[in-house]
Amino acid sequence: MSNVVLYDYWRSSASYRVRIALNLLEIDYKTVSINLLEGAHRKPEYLALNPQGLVPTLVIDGKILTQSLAIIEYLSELRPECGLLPADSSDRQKVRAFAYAVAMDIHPICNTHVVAHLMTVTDKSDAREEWMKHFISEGLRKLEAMIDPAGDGFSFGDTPTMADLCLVPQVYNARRWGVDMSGFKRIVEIDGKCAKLPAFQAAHPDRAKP
Ligand SMILES: N[C@@H](CCC(=O)N[C@@H](CS)C(=O)NCC(=O)O)C(=O)O
Repeated sequence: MSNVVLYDYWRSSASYRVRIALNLLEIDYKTVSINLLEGAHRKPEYLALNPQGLVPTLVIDGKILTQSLAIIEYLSELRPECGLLPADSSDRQKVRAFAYAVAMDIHPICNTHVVAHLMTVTDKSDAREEWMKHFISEGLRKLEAMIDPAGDGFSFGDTPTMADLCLVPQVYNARRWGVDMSGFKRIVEIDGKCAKLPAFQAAHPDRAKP
Protein backbone atom coordinates (compact mmCIF):
# COMPACT_ATOMS: atom_id res chain seq x y z
CA MET A 1 0.00 0.00 0.00
CA SER A 2 1.39 3.39 -1.01
CA ASN A 3 2.14 6.11 1.57
CA VAL A 4 1.62 8.75 -1.08
CA VAL A 5 -1.86 10.27 -0.89
CA LEU A 6 -3.37 12.74 -3.33
CA TYR A 7 -6.38 14.69 -2.11
CA ASP A 8 -8.12 15.60 -5.34
CA TYR A 9 -11.41 16.12 -7.12
CA TRP A 10 -11.98 14.24 -10.37
CA ARG A 11 -12.93 17.32 -12.40
CA SER A 12 -10.35 19.69 -10.92
CA SER A 13 -7.78 20.64 -13.53
CA ALA A 14 -5.13 21.44 -10.90
CA SER A 15 -5.59 17.89 -9.52
CA TYR A 16 -5.51 16.44 -13.04
CA ARG A 17 -2.05 18.05 -13.59
CA VAL A 18 -0.65 16.32 -10.51
CA ARG A 19 -2.21 12.95 -11.39
CA ILE A 20 -0.45 13.07 -14.78
CA ALA A 21 2.88 13.96 -13.12
CA LEU A 22 2.63 11.11 -10.60
CA ASN A 23 1.77 8.67 -13.40
CA LEU A 24 4.61 9.85 -15.66
CA LEU A 25 7.08 9.53 -12.80
CA GLU A 26 5.61 6.10 -11.93
CA ILE A 27 5.00 7.09 -8.31
CA ASP A 28 2.42 4.81 -6.75
CA TYR A 29 -0.32 6.78 -4.95
CA LYS A 30 -3.82 6.54 -3.64
CA THR A 31 -6.43 9.25 -3.91
CA VAL A 32 -8.88 10.72 -1.43
CA SER A 33 -11.74 12.52 -3.14
CA ILE A 34 -12.56 16.01 -1.85
CA ASN A 35 -15.98 16.77 -3.25
CA LEU A 36 -15.96 20.46 -4.19
CA LEU A 37 -19.68 20.45 -4.97
CA GLU A 38 -20.43 19.31 -1.41
CA GLY A 39 -17.98 21.84 0.11
CA ALA A 40 -15.59 19.18 1.46
CA HIS A 41 -12.67 21.55 0.73
CA ARG A 42 -14.03 24.00 3.32
CA LYS A 43 -14.27 21.45 6.17
CA PRO A 44 -11.82 21.92 9.08
CA GLU A 45 -10.19 18.53 8.52
CA TYR A 46 -9.26 19.45 4.94
CA LEU A 47 -8.27 23.03 5.86
CA ALA A 48 -5.80 21.52 8.31
CA LEU A 49 -4.02 20.02 5.29
CA ASN A 50 -4.54 22.86 2.86
CA PRO A 51 -5.31 26.20 4.55
CA GLN A 52 -6.33 27.70 1.18
CA GLY A 53 -9.13 25.15 0.87
CA LEU A 54 -8.16 24.25 -2.68
CA VAL A 55 -7.39 20.91 -4.30
CA PRO A 56 -4.97 19.24 -4.79
CA THR A 57 -2.91 18.42 -1.73
CA LEU A 58 -0.23 15.75 -1.91
CA VAL A 59 1.10 13.91 1.12
CA ILE A 60 4.49 12.42 0.27
CA ASP A 61 7.70 11.70 2.19
CA GLY A 62 5.85 12.70 5.38
CA LYS A 63 5.29 16.19 3.95
CA ILE A 64 2.06 17.98 3.08
CA LEU A 65 2.40 19.75 -0.27
CA THR A 66 -0.01 22.26 -1.79
CA GLN A 67 -0.18 24.26 -5.05
CA SER A 68 -0.12 22.00 -8.10
CA LEU A 69 2.87 23.58 -9.85
CA ALA A 70 4.96 23.66 -6.68
CA ILE A 71 4.04 19.97 -6.23
CA ILE A 72 5.03 19.13 -9.81
CA GLU A 73 8.34 20.96 -9.39
CA TYR A 74 9.00 19.03 -6.17
CA LEU A 75 8.27 15.72 -7.94
CA SER A 76 10.36 16.76 -10.91
CA GLU A 77 13.34 17.40 -8.63
CA LEU A 78 12.95 13.87 -7.25
CA ARG A 79 13.21 12.44 -10.78
CA PRO A 80 15.00 15.03 -12.96
CA GLU A 81 15.73 12.37 -15.59
CA CYS A 82 12.01 12.32 -16.49
CA GLY A 83 12.35 15.79 -18.04
CA LEU A 84 9.16 17.38 -16.71
CA LEU A 85 11.37 20.45 -16.46
CA PRO A 86 14.17 20.61 -19.05
CA ALA A 87 17.80 20.58 -17.89
CA ASP A 88 18.67 23.73 -19.82
CA SER A 89 17.70 26.88 -17.89
CA SER A 90 16.34 28.82 -20.87
CA ASP A 91 14.24 25.82 -22.02
CA ARG A 92 13.06 25.45 -18.43
CA GLN A 93 12.04 29.11 -18.40
CA LYS A 94 9.92 28.56 -21.53
CA VAL A 95 8.19 25.53 -20.03
CA ARG A 96 7.47 27.45 -16.84
CA ALA A 97 6.19 30.49 -18.77
CA PHE A 98 3.70 28.30 -20.65
CA ALA A 99 2.62 26.38 -17.54
CA TYR A 100 2.21 29.63 -15.59
CA ALA A 101 0.14 31.13 -18.43
CA VAL A 102 -2.37 28.32 -17.84
CA ALA A 103 -2.15 28.07 -14.07
CA MET A 104 -1.82 31.75 -13.18
CA ASP A 105 -3.60 33.58 -15.99
CA ILE A 106 -6.43 31.35 -17.26
CA HIS A 107 -7.26 29.03 -14.39
CA PRO A 108 -7.75 31.50 -11.49
CA ILE A 109 -10.41 33.57 -13.27
CA CYS A 110 -12.33 30.42 -14.22
CA ASN A 111 -12.22 28.86 -10.76
CA THR A 112 -15.39 27.58 -9.06
CA HIS A 113 -15.56 30.22 -6.31
CA VAL A 114 -14.87 33.05 -8.78
CA VAL A 115 -17.66 32.01 -11.13
CA ALA A 116 -19.99 31.29 -8.21
CA HIS A 117 -19.47 34.92 -7.10
CA LEU A 118 -20.10 36.17 -10.63
CA MET A 119 -23.53 34.51 -10.54
CA THR A 120 -24.43 36.46 -7.40
CA VAL A 121 -23.77 39.84 -9.06
CA THR A 122 -25.68 39.30 -12.31
CA ASP A 123 -29.20 38.32 -13.34
CA LYS A 124 -27.99 36.83 -16.63
CA SER A 125 -28.66 33.09 -16.42
CA ASP A 126 -26.03 32.34 -19.09
CA ALA A 127 -23.30 34.51 -17.51
CA ARG A 128 -21.33 31.50 -16.26
CA GLU A 129 -21.13 29.87 -19.69
CA GLU A 130 -20.35 33.14 -21.42
CA TRP A 131 -17.56 33.94 -18.89
CA MET A 132 -15.95 30.51 -19.18
CA LYS A 133 -16.04 30.45 -22.97
CA HIS A 134 -14.68 33.99 -23.22
CA PHE A 135 -11.71 33.61 -20.87
CA ILE A 136 -10.79 30.07 -21.91
CA SER A 137 -10.88 30.98 -25.64
CA GLU A 138 -8.80 34.10 -25.01
CA GLY A 139 -6.31 32.08 -23.00
CA LEU A 140 -6.03 29.29 -25.57
CA ARG A 141 -5.50 31.82 -28.37
CA LYS A 142 -2.47 33.19 -26.51
CA LEU A 143 -1.16 29.72 -25.69
CA GLU A 144 -1.45 28.68 -29.34
CA ALA A 145 0.88 31.59 -30.21
CA MET A 146 3.37 30.58 -27.50
CA ILE A 147 3.89 27.07 -28.91
CA ASP A 148 7.01 26.72 -31.03
CA PRO A 149 5.82 26.05 -34.63
CA ALA A 150 8.92 23.93 -35.11
CA GLY A 151 7.98 21.94 -32.03
CA ASP A 152 8.32 18.22 -31.91
CA GLY A 153 4.90 16.91 -30.92
CA PHE A 154 4.58 18.35 -27.43
CA SER A 155 4.35 21.94 -26.20
CA PHE A 156 8.15 22.02 -25.92
CA GLY A 157 10.41 19.33 -27.31
CA ASP A 158 9.67 15.69 -28.00
CA THR A 159 8.66 14.52 -24.53
CA PRO A 160 5.93 15.72 -22.14
CA THR A 161 6.88 18.58 -19.82
CA MET A 162 5.10 20.57 -17.13
CA ALA A 163 3.67 22.66 -19.98
CA ASP A 164 1.71 19.65 -21.32
CA LEU A 165 0.61 18.72 -17.80
CA CYS A 166 -1.10 22.12 -17.64
CA LEU A 167 -2.32 22.23 -21.23
CA VAL A 168 -4.20 18.91 -21.32
CA PRO A 169 -6.47 19.62 -18.29
CA GLN A 170 -7.14 23.11 -19.68
CA VAL A 171 -8.25 21.56 -23.00
CA TYR A 172 -10.49 19.11 -21.12
CA ASN A 173 -12.06 22.10 -19.37
CA ALA A 174 -12.45 24.01 -22.64
CA ARG A 175 -14.31 21.09 -24.22
CA ARG A 176 -16.48 20.73 -21.15
CA TRP A 177 -17.63 24.33 -21.60
CA GLY A 178 -18.15 23.91 -25.35
CA VAL A 179 -15.29 26.16 -26.49
CA ASP A 180 -14.81 26.05 -30.27
CA MET A 181 -11.37 24.44 -30.67
CA SER A 182 -11.15 24.78 -34.46
CA GLY A 183 -8.77 27.78 -34.25
CA PHE A 184 -6.26 26.00 -32.01
CA LYS A 185 -4.63 23.51 -34.35
CA ARG A 186 -1.36 23.02 -32.46
CA ILE A 187 -3.09 22.71 -29.13
CA VAL A 188 -5.48 20.07 -30.49
CA GLU A 189 -2.56 18.11 -31.99
CA ILE A 190 -0.56 18.17 -28.76
CA ASP A 191 -3.62 17.17 -26.75
CA GLY A 192 -4.21 14.27 -29.16
CA LYS A 193 -0.61 13.13 -28.81
CA CYS A 194 -0.77 13.25 -25.01
CA ALA A 195 -4.08 11.36 -25.04
CA LYS A 196 -2.26 8.33 -26.51
CA LEU A 197 0.06 8.06 -23.49
CA PRO A 198 -0.99 5.75 -20.63
CA ALA A 199 0.07 8.27 -17.95
CA PHE A 200 -2.33 10.85 -19.37
CA GLN A 201 -5.09 8.27 -19.96
CA ALA A 202 -4.95 7.03 -16.35
CA ALA A 203 -5.18 10.61 -15.02
CA HIS A 204 -8.26 11.53 -17.09
CA PRO A 205 -11.23 12.78 -15.02
CA ASP A 206 -13.42 9.93 -16.35
CA ARG A 207 -10.96 7.47 -14.79
CA ALA A 208 -10.51 9.53 -11.60
CA LYS A 209 -14.25 9.82 -10.93
CA PRO A 210 -14.96 8.09 -7.59
N1 LIG B 1 -3.18 27.51 -7.77
C1 LIG B 1 -3.82 26.36 -7.18
C2 LIG B 1 -5.25 26.33 -7.64
C3 LIG B 1 -6.01 25.20 -7.02
C4 LIG B 1 -7.50 25.36 -7.32
O1 LIG B 1 -7.97 26.46 -7.55
N2 LIG B 1 -8.22 24.25 -7.31
C5 LIG B 1 -9.63 24.33 -7.60
C6 LIG B 1 -10.08 23.13 -8.40
S1 LIG B 1 -9.26 23.07 -9.97
C7 LIG B 1 -10.39 24.39 -6.30
O2 LIG B 1 -10.03 23.78 -5.33
N3 LIG B 1 -11.49 25.17 -6.31
C8 LIG B 1 -12.32 25.30 -5.18
C9 LIG B 1 -13.06 26.60 -5.18
O3 LIG B 1 -12.91 27.37 -6.14
O4 LIG B 1 -13.79 26.83 -4.22
C10 LIG B 1 -3.10 25.08 -7.62
O5 LIG B 1 -2.57 25.09 -8.73
O6 LIG B 1 -3.05 24.11 -6.85
